[in-house]
Amino acid sequence: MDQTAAHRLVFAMLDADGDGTVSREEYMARTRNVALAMGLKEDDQLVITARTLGERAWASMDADRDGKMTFDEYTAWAGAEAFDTVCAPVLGALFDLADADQDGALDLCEFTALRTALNNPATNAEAAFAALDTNGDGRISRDDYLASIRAHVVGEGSPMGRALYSRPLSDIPA
Ligand SMILES: [Ca+2]
Ligand SMILES: [Ca+2]
Ligand SMILES: [Ca+2]
Repeated sequence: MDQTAAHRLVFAMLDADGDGTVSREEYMARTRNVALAMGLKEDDQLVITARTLGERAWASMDADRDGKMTFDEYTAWAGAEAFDTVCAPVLGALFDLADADQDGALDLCEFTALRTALNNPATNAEAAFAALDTNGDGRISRDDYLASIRAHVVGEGSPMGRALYSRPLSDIPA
């Protein structure tokens, strides 16, 4: 999978209503959806942190500040530097919302809740979990989670990143 194809998968996940652009509302709903799924209140410190980082990320992504992000805007922005400085903190904060027992790792139940709340296909949650849980201990650490998404976004074509966003692996051309 090349980098543009990888970006299309991420963009499709962000564009929750499928109208071809990501609105600010759509983007900010991600934090709200994870908080709701995990039963966290809006004034929970972890939720406030995730929302603050999300707002910062949105300001960076919506280059022309019209409240919408097109695919061109997204793909021009996305990359290793944007991931490290902007995306990773947001994704880490969302991970922390899903990490109900706060042990720094997600089990299958927590992982599935996070994926579903973030509009990833729920159908292959177990396959994605297995791809990410490389040592097979039934947990996915925060670092491994972020590293796998990073590999996907920067176009390293990691099978873990592919499993994170995609439909069953067999549907995706190598
Ligand atoms: Ca949309
Ligand atoms: Ca825009
Ligand atoms: Ca946990």
